[in-house]
Amino acid sequence: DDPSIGSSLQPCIAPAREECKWGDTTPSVAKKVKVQSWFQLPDGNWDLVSIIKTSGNESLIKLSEEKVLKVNNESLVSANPDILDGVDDLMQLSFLNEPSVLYNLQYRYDRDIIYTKAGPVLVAVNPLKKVPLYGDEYVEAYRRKKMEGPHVYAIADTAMREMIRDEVNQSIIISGESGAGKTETAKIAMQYLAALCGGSGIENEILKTNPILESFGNAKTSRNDNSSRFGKLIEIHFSETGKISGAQIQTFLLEKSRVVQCTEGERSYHIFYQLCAGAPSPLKEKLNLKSAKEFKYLTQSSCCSISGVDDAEQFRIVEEALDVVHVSKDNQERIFAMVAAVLWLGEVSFTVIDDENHVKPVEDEGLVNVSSLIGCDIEELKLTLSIRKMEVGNENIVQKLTLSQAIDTRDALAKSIYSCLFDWLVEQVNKSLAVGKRRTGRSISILDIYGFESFERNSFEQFCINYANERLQQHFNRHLFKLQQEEYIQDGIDFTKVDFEDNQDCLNLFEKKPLGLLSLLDEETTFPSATDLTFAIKLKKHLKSNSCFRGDRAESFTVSHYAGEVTYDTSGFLEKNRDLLHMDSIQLLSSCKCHLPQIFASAMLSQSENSGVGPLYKSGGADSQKLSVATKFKGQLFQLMQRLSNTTSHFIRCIKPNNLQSPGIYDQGLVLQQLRCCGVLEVVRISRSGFPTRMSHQKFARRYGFLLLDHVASQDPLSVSVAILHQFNILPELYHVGYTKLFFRTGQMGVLEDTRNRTLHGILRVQSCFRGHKA
Ligand code: AOV
Ligand code: MG
Repeated sequence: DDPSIGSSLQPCIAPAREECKWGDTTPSVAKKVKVQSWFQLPDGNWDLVSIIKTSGNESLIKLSEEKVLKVNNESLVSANPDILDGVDDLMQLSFLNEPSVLYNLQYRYDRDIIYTKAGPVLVAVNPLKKVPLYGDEYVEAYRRKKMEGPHVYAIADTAMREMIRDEVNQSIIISGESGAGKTETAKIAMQYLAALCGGSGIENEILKTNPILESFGNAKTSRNDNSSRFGKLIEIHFSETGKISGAQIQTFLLEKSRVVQCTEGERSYHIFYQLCAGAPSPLKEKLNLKSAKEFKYLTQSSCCSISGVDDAEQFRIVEEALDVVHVSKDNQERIFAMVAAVLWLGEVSFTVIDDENHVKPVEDEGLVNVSSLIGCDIEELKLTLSIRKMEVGNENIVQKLTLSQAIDTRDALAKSIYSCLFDWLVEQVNKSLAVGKRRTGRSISILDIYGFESFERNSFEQFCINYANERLQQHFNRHLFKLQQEEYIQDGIDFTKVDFEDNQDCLNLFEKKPLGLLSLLDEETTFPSATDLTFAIKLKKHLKSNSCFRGDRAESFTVSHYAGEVTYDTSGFLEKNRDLLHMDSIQLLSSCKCHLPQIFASAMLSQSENSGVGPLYKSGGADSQKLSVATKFKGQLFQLMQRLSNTTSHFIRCIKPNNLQSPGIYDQGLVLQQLRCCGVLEVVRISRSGFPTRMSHQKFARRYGFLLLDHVASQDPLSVSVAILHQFNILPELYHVGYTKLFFRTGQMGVLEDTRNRTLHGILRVQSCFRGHKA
């Protein structure tokens, strides 16, 4: 149903080329021009095939492995002329179809050229090995513009220059699936800026925030040995002279559940293993540390180490980084004590005390260590883990906890301590990086957020992550569309509105009040009697007419995201959205003699500041009342979008070449799916509907001018260009003549290029004949 595909097929297989109607001087050579096309093999991969013969709707083709096949013309997709192999920018391709884009990226990837432009977007294919593209020499080359190929450095450089030129804040937005290379790319951009604009030493502090945040917020998952489990925006500030003057980090929604449980083969946060392996003996004794293998929270997934990673060595790197960002030794010890406390909480076990399955914690080293590490009374701790005080009407009642309630309470405490610690740590880092007086118009923000996720089973975490990506996608769409429009207008082209897909419908599905996914979730979250099933039923009742929504099975629902359909399993949604810490636990944490109350209080405060919607905890009621996780996240995202919309954005789309985390393997299907999801093909599609191929009049005249049969009176490039277009009978609807450039519909360049090649071949043949005669 894409009309352009049909028409773009033609030049390849239809007689158009064979007829050689455009001033072709050497029909005999034309036959030698290899006519190639893409053909999809049964395994899904695309093969570059030669067309031997075409008759009617069928063609005889030769596969790359020499086999000859007769196929329907419709199964063939145009391939680009050889001169376009591995072009720097996908926009230069005459045919912007999927196999051509895939092939171009692969051509480059095979040669370790991992960066390619897709118009204004930088595509980065993860090499999964060291590639010689970075370091001082490359920084110098890009700084001095000696090198201009697509690169993260070039993006950072452009951002820097535009910031200075326009006095407008810039942003570099990095997206892609888990393991695609976002975090590494963000670091590469930071390194360039640090090399370019360093001097005061603050740039080193900024770089050192990376090992710290990765230690506390990254973990080994099945997809990535160093997977970020939080989103991050770092805003780097510059002085009037263009030097780095400071930075601010904002984090988004850390995955808390990992602290107390993780899937087989995955790990919890790196810091737990690093501390156990690398703490010097005195610290080890002080915190009563055992080896990681002996802590229950760390052994549930039967994975304690990462191949090629030395946790002890990493611990030293983190300690050193903490020194650099001025976290005092006292505070470092406090931090490690909290990390140890979480591990010891996992050791707390319970005994049943009556026949109603009520429990109390066992008074063993687990309990003792927790109470001493967090500095609370051991009896208080025992109470918190065995009873719950509640207010019913005017009465205070005490409810004994069952085994599963007690475990939930213990785990909630562990998750809470860890996530507050994380927020507090970010705050400490921010204090160290803080800029005296902030000035707008001189900052570059780098966004490294979790990419779109679609698993077999998708839960609340994917729901939030994909919602965030949906928001980001809209920013991406609108930004690119605006850029396109501006380019046409700048070149004086009256362009009828180019069609582009917006994802506003899907965003409405999430955000509409009162009948959107988020509102309905919150409503159900506050109902005492609601369950994950009643939530699913409610969604179906209210949203069934929405075109982006489908409610098929009982406890699930499906959303049509811009990147594809995802089915969410509602079990656990309400609990995770509530993220409840009971009042007893809050009181316990506030009463601790250690640093925890401060950590706890400041983390709460900063969270409510981040969300921009008032304090999180309102007093009163037996349980704390706070904003739901989803609502808080939405608030953060709105703020983020607001900030980004006041910047000039630069986009980097990271692509994972295979699911094995190993170099050298280019899985076409996987890459294609990501190109579709992350909107690269969408950019290409937007361009297809316009005039994607551009060439300046000079370049065009230089390249094709010699094909002119008649002498043109004026030699200025514009007149020559127009004369060429006329001679070749290119239909007026297929091009536009701008002030500085020519704009072509998809495929037109291929046709011209073909004629040029044939003519050149002819000329060369004639010349070599002459030479032969002379000799
Ligand atoms: P992610 O940030 O996109 O995943 P990472 O940036 O952590 O992915 O990259 C995953 C791994 O790929 C890294 O640990 C490196 O080994 C390798 N890698 C990535 N980029 C490069 C590069 N330019 N050169 C060499 N190796 C690279 V996630 O945080 O899981 O969504 O959540
Ligand atoms: Mg990451």
